[in-house]
Formats: sequence, C-alpha cells, structure tokens
Amino acid sequence: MKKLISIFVVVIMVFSLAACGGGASAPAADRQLKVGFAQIGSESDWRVGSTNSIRQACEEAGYELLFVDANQQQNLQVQALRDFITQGVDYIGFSPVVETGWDQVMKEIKDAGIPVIMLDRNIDMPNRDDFYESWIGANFVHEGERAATWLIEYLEHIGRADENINIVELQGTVGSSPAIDRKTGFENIINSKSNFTISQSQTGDFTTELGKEVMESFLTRAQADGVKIDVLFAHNDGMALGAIQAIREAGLKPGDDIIVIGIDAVKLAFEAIVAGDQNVTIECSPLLGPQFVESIQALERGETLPKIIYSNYDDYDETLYAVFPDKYLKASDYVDSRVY
Ligand code: GZL
Repeated sequence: MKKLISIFVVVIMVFSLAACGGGASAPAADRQLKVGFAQIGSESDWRVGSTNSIRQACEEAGYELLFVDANQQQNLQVQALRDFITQGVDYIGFSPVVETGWDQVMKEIKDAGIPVIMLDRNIDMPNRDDFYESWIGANFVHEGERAATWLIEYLEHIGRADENINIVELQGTVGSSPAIDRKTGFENIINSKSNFTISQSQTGDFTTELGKEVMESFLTRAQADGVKIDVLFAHNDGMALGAIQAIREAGLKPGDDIIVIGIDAVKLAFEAIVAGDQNVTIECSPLLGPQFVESIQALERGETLPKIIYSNYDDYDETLYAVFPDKYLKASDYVDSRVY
C-alpha cells in the first residue's frame, strides 16, 4: 500500500536555477550534466505522464535536458539521437517507438562513447545489451496475463464462465514492446480456454482516435457476421476510451454489453470505471523519471547497472483497479488522487 501512496505523492518541482556550469572541458562531476532524451511522442495520457516525470526528475537533479518529442515517428527519433551525439551529451535516454531499426544509430552512439539508458520500451538487435547500460520499465507480459486472469475471474463472478466468449483486441503500436508482450501475456492465459476466441485484432496505435475508428470497424464486421462481441481487450486505456465512444454510438452499453479491459491506469480510465463504461485497468506507471536519474547518478559514481530494472510500481498485488469487489482495488477509492 505504501507504494500506492508514493504513486500519489505529487513531486514538488524544484526548479534548478543552476546556470550552465563550466565548459565541456571540466570533468562531468564538476559541471552541469547534459542529458538527451528521445521521447516517442504525446500519443496518450500515459506518455504525457512519462514526459512530465522525466522533465521533473531532470530539473530536480539540475541536468541540462535536451528533450525531443518524435511524434511517434522512428526517423525523427533516430535524428534526435544523432543530434545528441553532435551536441556532445553526457547521457542519452530513449524510449523506442518500435523494437527494430536501431542497429546503426546505436552503433554510432556506442562509438561516440555515450552511455544509453532505455526507458519504458526496448529495442531488439543482436547483442543489444552491449549498446545500453540498462532498460527500466514494466513487465508487459505480466500485464497481459493480469488482464486475461481478471477476465476469467470476472466471467466466473457474473456466471458466464462456460459461455463462448468472443473477444476483440485493440493492439498498441505494431512492433512495439508493449504491444508484442501484452498480446503474448494475454494469450498465455486465454489459450488454455477453448471457449475464448479472439475474433478480431488490429492496431489502434495507442491513440483514442484510432481506437474509436477500429472499434467501429470491429462492430460493423461483427454485425455483418451476425455475432456478438463480448469483450474488448485494449492494450492501453486511451484506445479503450475511444472504443467506448464507438460502442455507445452503436447503441450498446460499454462495460455491460461489451466488457472493456484497458491497461495504463490513467485518470480517465478510473473515471470510466466509476461511470460503469470500463470494467478494469491495470497499472503500468509512467513515473520512471526518478529511476532514470538515479541510474545516471549511479553511473556517475562509477557503478554498473543491472541490464533490467523494473519499475518501482510493478507490484502486481496492488496494480489492478476494477469494479470487481473484494479481490481488486476499487477504482472509486483512487480516482481523485491519480496524477496522470
Ligand atoms: C507502456 C507504454 C505505452 C502505454 C501507452 O509502457 O510504452 O505507450 O501503454 C503509451 O499508453 O502510448
């Protein structure tokens, strides 16, 4: 529980008034560190929370932060990383929009001798561990497994455990770590249930707008096939919220006619759960800024980091909010204290 309280502690921003210290010739320990961060974009409330956490933590640490929002475009992230090399940053932070396509630029960064800390999402390349100091983030496979486990328990709770359950899935950005791993985790569990079927699965790119559009197409297709959709599994709350609009506009009751599952635990999802439009959300905290700075500080002390550092908020016993009584946290108890 104390972890949850720490989630809601609002970080009081202490603006560093440190002037840009010394020239690049001074050892890093004696001058203001210059940190480059290549952020994916601002595609969701989760991502905005991530950006705010990184900015706040770097402000508090007195770093000069060069921050780039790549608008979910890989080429803009690659360019930002190359610019950081030219600008002579001391450290690079990076959340890759997709897992592949980074081999060349990661080699250039390594050749430039700049330490990299991966945040949130990860890359997939040969010997990737040789190209960054650490990856900090959440266990996305567990999140998918938690979603499926909740669904099975909820269907048992409402007496529908033995029905044929038609599931549609709004995937995150194609090729991104959370989309790949949340899908894997969800299927790890439901594949043991012969009465569960994922009839339609398509990316909504983690955005509310596309989530609505794709859900509209799911509903149209189901009507044409003469089948009922029982469950929506959305890889993030943003897409679930768009789908809720589409479900309502189709004359159906979200949260009732169609069970709605999201991940991220953003404030709007808590409000949707309280309103009865969404049934559950699973925490995946974006508040990784402090761990990003702590990792830089450890490297500054000459320490070596573990290759994987899980988010401080990855406590699975306390990270699933639902209307489902007793077993999970009640969203209504936390809606007012959410910070993103
Ligand atoms: C998950 C993060 C995902 C969120 C989305 O760690 O990468 O990206 O689930 C965000 O909301 O767009």
